[in-house]
Amino acid sequence: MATNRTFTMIKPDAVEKGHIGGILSMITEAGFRIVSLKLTQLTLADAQAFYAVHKERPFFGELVEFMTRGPIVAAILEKENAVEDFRALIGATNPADAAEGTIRKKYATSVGENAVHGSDSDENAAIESNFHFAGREQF
Ligand code: RTP
Ligand code: MG
Repeated sequence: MATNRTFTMIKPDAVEKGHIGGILSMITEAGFRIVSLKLTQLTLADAQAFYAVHKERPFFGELVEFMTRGPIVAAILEKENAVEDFRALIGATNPADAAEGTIRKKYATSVGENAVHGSDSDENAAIESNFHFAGREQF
C-alpha cells in the first residue's frame, strides 16, 4: 500500500493566496485519490525536523521561518507510482525551471516559496504521512 501513496503539503504562501482549491483540483484531476486531508500549522520543531536533511544549508533558517508562518494543508495521496508521478505534477523546485502544466509553474513564486511539497521516496512518504495523520485518519 505504501508504494502507492505519497504525502504533500500546500505551503503557507499558496494557502495565504487562496490557492487551496486550485491546487487540490489539479491533484485530483491528475488522478490522485485523497486519502487524508487537513489544515494545520507546523511548529518550529516540526519544520526543523521535517527539513533536517537541509540543516547545514544557507537557506535553512529562511525555510523554517517560511514553513511556520501560517497554516498549511497536509494530505496523503494515492495513485499508482504516487511518489514519482506527484513529483512530476509539482514540477522543479525552482518555478523558473518548472514545466508548463505543473503546480509550481502555475502557483509558485520563487525557489523558496514554491507552493507545494512532495515526498521524495516511499520511505519518506510513510514517515511524513504517519507524522501528520493517525491510522484512523488514513482512508
Ligand atoms: P520539497 O522538499 O519542499 O518538496 O521541495 P524539493 O524536494 O523540490 O526541494 P528540496 O531540495 O527538498 O528543498 C526543500 C525546500 O527548501 C527550499 N529551498 N530554498 N533558497 C534556496 O536556494 C532554496 N533551495 C531550496 C524550497 O522551499 C524547497 O522546496
Ligand atoms: Mg524535498
